[in-house]
Order: sequence, then C-alpha cells, then structure tokens
Amino acid sequence: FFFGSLCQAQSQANYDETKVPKFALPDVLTSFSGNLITNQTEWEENRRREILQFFEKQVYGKVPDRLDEFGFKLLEESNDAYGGKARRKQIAITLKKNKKSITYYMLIYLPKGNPTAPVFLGYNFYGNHTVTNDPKVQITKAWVKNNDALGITDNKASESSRGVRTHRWAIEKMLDNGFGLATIYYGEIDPDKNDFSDGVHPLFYRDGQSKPKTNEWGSISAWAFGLSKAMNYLESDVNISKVFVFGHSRLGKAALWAGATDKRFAGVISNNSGCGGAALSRRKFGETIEQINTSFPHWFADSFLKYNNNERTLPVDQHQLLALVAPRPLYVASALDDKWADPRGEFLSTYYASSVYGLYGKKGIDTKEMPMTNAPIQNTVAYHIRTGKHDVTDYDWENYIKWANTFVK
Ligand code: GTR
Repeated sequence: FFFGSLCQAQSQANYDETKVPKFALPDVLTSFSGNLITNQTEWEENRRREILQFFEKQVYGKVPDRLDEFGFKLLEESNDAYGGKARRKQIAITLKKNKKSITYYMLIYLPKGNPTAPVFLGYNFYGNHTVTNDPKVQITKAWVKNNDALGITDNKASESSRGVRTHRWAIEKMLDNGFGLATIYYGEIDPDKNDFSDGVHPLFYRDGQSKPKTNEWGSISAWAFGLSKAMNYLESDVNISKVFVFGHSRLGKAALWAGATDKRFAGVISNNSGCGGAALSRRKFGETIEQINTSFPHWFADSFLKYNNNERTLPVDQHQLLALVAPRPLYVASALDDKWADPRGEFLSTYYASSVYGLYGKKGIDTKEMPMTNAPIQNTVAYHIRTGKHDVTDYDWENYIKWANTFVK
C-alpha cells in the first residue's frame, strides 16, 4: 500500500528549518481582488465564500450534487456499556442517489448521567470494533487495509482486531467528564485506495462516468461529506447537544474540511493533520503537495495537481482552511517526533488564521513563538505540541476534553 515509496519520501523530505523557502503568505483578510476585510459581514459574505469556493474546486473537490434520500436506523441500543456508565447506540446511516446507495455504521457512547451530552465525532481507521473491547460492537464488513501488527489480512476485519485501537480513544475519560463519542469506520464511506469504483463517489456518476470530474471530490472530501451526513443524525438525537468533529492525520484533514463546510459542527479538532490539513503548504517542510498527490492520488481533486512543486501560485494556504472554522472553537495539535506533518507549519497556521477570530472578538493564537512542548495554549483557537510520535494519546484527549468543556457550559 504505497508503503515503500512513502517511506522513501519520508526519509528524503526536508526537515531543515534553514531550507524552508522564503514565502509570502496570502493574507486571510485581503480578498483575491485586493480588498481589505474589516468586519464580520464582509468576511462571511465575501471573503469566507471565495476561500471556501477555492478549496472546494481546487483542493478537496466539490460534492457533485445533493442526495436523493438520507435515512438512518437504530440497530441496537443498551444501557449497560462500560460497566453501566454509558448508553450505547449503533446506527445505520443510508445515503441514496440515482437508485444507488451506501450504508455506514455509527457507534455512539453517551454518559448516562447527562440527559443531553456533547460528543466528539471522529472516524476510526480499522472499524468501530477496534476502538473498544465492548463485545457488542459489530464488526465492519467493509474493505479494511491489511495491517500485520493488528492481525488484519485479506482486507477483512474479524474478532481478532476487536479493541486493538483502544489506546487511541480515551472513551472512559470522555464519559467521566460528561462527553460522549460517536465514531464511524472511514472505509465505509470511501475505501482508502486509489479507486473510484467503490464508496460514495459512484452514487453520483452519470451514465458512462467512472471517476469524479477534475474539480470534483477526492476521498478527503467524501469522508468530510460522510461526517456531515452523520451530523444529520446527531442533531436529531435528543440525548446529544454539541458535536466536536475530531480526526487524526488523514482523518484530521477530513475533520477540518467537514468543519469548514458544515457550520453545524460546534468545534473542530485536528490531531497531527499535517500536509493538506493544518500545515502551511508553502513551507515545504516534511510532506509536500507533490508528495501527497503522488502517494495518495485519490485524496484531493485532480485540479490540486497543478500545485505540485508550485505552492507559490496557490492563492490560498492552509491557514485559510482553519479560518473557515471561525468563530467556532478550533484545536490544532502536533507531536514533537511527527516532523513529516510539520508541527511548526501547523502552529503558524493557527497564528495566521487568528485575525478572523479577532473579527468576532474571539481569542486565537497571538504569537508566532511556538509554545513549549507539553504546554498547551487554549483559547477559542488552541494548540499544543506534545512529546512522542504521530499518534493519538491520552494526553491529547485530556486536553481536548478540558478545552471543549469550556464551550459546553
Ligand atoms: C501519511 C501521509 C500523511 C498522513 C498519514 C496518516 O502516510 O503522508 O499525510 O495522512 O499518512 O493518515 O496517518
């Protein structure tokens, strides 16, 4: 799975701060035609719109049309999950278009003490049954990536991978702090391979079409779409209040794009999202646009290819993606050893997005000095860099919970 070439790219990338090219970042509050944006109305109606459209057509790709039908079904519910601490629900979500459909499954845990709880919504990489040891969680039937360490062969999930990713999901911490979790296996929306014959894309094809058009959605945009449709269910559930959309790495890119395109998300958390996520493309530190488009040709719209090794000509950079989340809470987190994702580029991006939060009287990140390791800055825009590798840890969740808690009272 692209592994050889990706490893090679990772070892050959630039990790030297002195080799970061000099660049001028496009200002988030100056329109493409050169007008200065000075208030919320100009931001919302002009600038936000043009930035959103640019990302939509030139970066992640447009969703071609509306669905014909959206439906969900409660498959299973219980009051005794996590030793009686939590209520569990498993929901099937069905999307229909042109007489074709896909169904994906959302696992939800809610703290029993609260009649309505805020939740984190996030995709998992290997199936809902991997995030918990709970024997009642159904095993995905969808294609999954093989992983020797996790005992996944033949692209099939089985009982043997139950609970293998519990360390990435601090579910008990969430429950103990009044938060719920909603999670979905991302491969049920679009399997993560360079193939547009499966997943959600074909629902929208016209006769004879076999892949999206140049400006249309790649996989990241499809995953974001899946999160947004999951929100249709979540906002209808009387036991759920606010939804913070979360994602790690490629799924952090998808969470950011979901938060940018769907204002129903109360907040967004990007964990180690890197290139095409929170990191500034112009720094060319670690993963670059050319590299990501080569390793993962299906992630972005084909129109994004013209920026391979051509970052200077991009009229936007990723701080403008972050700004699309404003004025809602936004948390960007990096890991010290995750140089491939360019921690400094992720941090600077939060700084350069913050002027938009300022228009709303919200506090962003007001310094270009990176904080010390393991010393989070938590304003409406929050950032931390922790020790360790590319991963999601208890430390990350403790901070997300503490910060999110300040917005739910
Ligand atoms: C890497 C990719 C990154 C990031 C990561 C992940 O191989 O280059 O952009 O998405 O995968 O999702 O774990």
